[in-house]
Amino acid sequence: MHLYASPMACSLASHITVLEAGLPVTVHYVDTRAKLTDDGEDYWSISPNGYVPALRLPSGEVLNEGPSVLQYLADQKPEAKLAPAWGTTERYQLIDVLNYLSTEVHKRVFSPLLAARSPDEVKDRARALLSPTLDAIARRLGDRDYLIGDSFTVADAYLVVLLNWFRHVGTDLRQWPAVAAYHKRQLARPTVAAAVAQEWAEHQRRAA
Ligand SMILES: N[C@@H](CCC(=O)N[C@@H](CS)C(=O)NCC(=O)O)C(=O)O
Repeated sequence: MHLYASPMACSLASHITVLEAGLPVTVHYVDTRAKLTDDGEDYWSISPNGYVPALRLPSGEVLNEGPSVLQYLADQKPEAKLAPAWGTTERYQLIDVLNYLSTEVHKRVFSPLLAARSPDEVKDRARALLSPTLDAIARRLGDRDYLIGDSFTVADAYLVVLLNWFRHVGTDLRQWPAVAAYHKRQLARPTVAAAVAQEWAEHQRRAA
C-alpha cells in the first residue's frame, strides 16, 4: 500500500497508524501546492481532491479522507486494537470523534487559520473558536488516558496532530492541564515520536 502525506499535516495521523499497526506501507511525501509527489508523480492522478492523506490500496483504489484512511489502516490489523470492532457502540463513538475532529476542529478552526489567503475577519472568527474547542476536547477527554476505551486508537493519532497545531498557532495548552498532559504522553509514545521525528526532518529539509 502507498500512503501520501505532507510533513506534519493531518496525514501524520495515518503515518502514526501505519507504524502502530506495523503495516507494509510506503510513505510518499507530497508537495500539495505543486500537486507533485516526491517521486515526481502528478498528485491529481492519485487524489481526486489534491489533498492528503490518500491511501492507495493493493487493488489500486484510493481512499482520500482522513477518517476512512485511518479506519481502513486500523482494520488491517484488528489485534492492534486501533479501532473498536464493527457493530460495537465504541465503533460509532470512534466515528463520532473522527468526524468531530475532521469537520469541527480541522476544517472549521484550523483550515481558515492556516490558509495564507484567508481574510483577517475569517481568521479572527476561527481564532475565537480555539479556546471553546479546547474546552470541548477537555470535556470529551475528562481524566482518561485515551479518547475511546482504555487503549490508543486512531482517534488519539488524529487528536495528537491537532494538538500540535494548537501550539503552532500560539495556544498554550497548559491552560487545559489534562489536555496538555495527554498531549505530552502521546508525543512520548514510541510510534508517535518516530513518525513526528521522520516528518519533522522532512519538514526541515524542505524549509532549508
Ligand atoms: N477532508 C479531508 C481534508 C484533508 C486536508 O485538508 N488536508 C490538507 C493537509 S492537513 C491538505 O492536503 N491541504 C492541501 C490542499 O488542500 O491543497 C480530510 O479530512 O482528510
